Amino acid sequence: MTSLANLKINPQRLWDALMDTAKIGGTAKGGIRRLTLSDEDKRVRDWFKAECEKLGCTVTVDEVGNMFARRPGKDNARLPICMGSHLDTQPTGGKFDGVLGVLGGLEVLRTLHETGYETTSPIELVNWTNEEGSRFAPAMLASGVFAGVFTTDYAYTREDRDGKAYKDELERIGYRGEEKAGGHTLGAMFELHIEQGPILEDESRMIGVVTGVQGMRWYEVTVTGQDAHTGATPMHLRKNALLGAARMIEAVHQIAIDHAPLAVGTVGLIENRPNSRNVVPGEVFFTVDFRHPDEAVLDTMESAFRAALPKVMEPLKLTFEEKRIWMSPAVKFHPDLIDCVRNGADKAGFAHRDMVSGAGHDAAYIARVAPTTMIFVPCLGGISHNEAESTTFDECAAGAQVLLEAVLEYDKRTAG
Ligand code: HGY
Ligand code: MN
Ligand code: MN
Repeated sequence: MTSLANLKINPQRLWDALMDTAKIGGTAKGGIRRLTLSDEDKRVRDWFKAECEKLGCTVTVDEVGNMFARRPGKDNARLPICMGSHLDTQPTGGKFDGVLGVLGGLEVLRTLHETGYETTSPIELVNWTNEEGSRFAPAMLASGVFAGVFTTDYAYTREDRDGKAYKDELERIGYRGEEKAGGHTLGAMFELHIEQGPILEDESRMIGVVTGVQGMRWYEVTVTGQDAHTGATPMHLRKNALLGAARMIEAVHQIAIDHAPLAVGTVGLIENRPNSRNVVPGEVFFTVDFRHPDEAVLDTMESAFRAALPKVMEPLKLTFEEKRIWMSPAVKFHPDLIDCVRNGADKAGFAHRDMVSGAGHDAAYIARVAPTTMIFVPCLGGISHNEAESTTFDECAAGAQVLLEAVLEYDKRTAG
């Protein structure tokens, strides 16, 4: 029986899996477009299921599409130790965001399988549905249902910007499973992910020991003015919704600057209607993303945002509707799992540092229902949510090796 001491993942096999699956939804600029519940998402799900079943895992799917590949342990009455992340991407996503966590976990399963290493607890590898929240807002939707943050019906009725409903798309690709979301208890979850920021690269460290995730809030605003002729309508008689939106984009930016250095604020999605060269825009829809590690600061940012709206809109004779559609509070991860990650990084010989995640992750919600933590590896220039996202062969291998070490260390410690 192989001992814990010398298990090593296969870096080339991991890299090949990353590059091969990157072709599913691959873009001309070297990224991936694999929106949740799209045909591309179905293809990568089918591939994932087949690869896990080749290892003797049983793959189950819950009612919101979360996929669980289970490898039995010596004592299957114990709760599973999980690895998980997501296979869906941004419209112009990179090859590694989410994918590294799932395929790094697959590499761990492949290593256990080929060495015949037997864990005490069963191991589960999870593909969480709709982590990105790009097609169906909010983000981390299906891990949120699993954790009891959202109802299944709330998820089912989420619509994309074309009016397609989550439930219909889930059924269309054949991934609306039988299992009740949250219907089985996890013993722990480790999520391997790229940092999506510049800190590890800047400090030349290979591993981020992630202690938590910052707070995040999403808002939707619709500004209403009046469509009018650009040639015949004097400036003082216009109700230009795009002008109001433009001033709010500046206001959102300034609110983040006013709460520096940790606050961030972004208007990322905007729809200008009717979006015609010679029509004064009568309606604009836009989204706001505020983040900060401290909920009290997010409260003041939210108040400043809501105070700015009428100040901007009223002088321009515009009306508006605003609603907060998502609020994911700051999260702290589990100290025992954090320690296993630190231990794993030391054992594997990688420099590491503690850090809080700026990006949201499924782990932020799973931490509500099971001991959870994350492992970060660098990405070039900290660039992510970008087709140029780049993590090296060695960085991917390091992350998967530390994931293996951390999972096995936790298995050993909990086996007593
Ligand atoms: O929004 C996020 O932080 C994540 O990438 N879904
Ligand atoms: Mn991600
Ligand atoms: Mn992402």
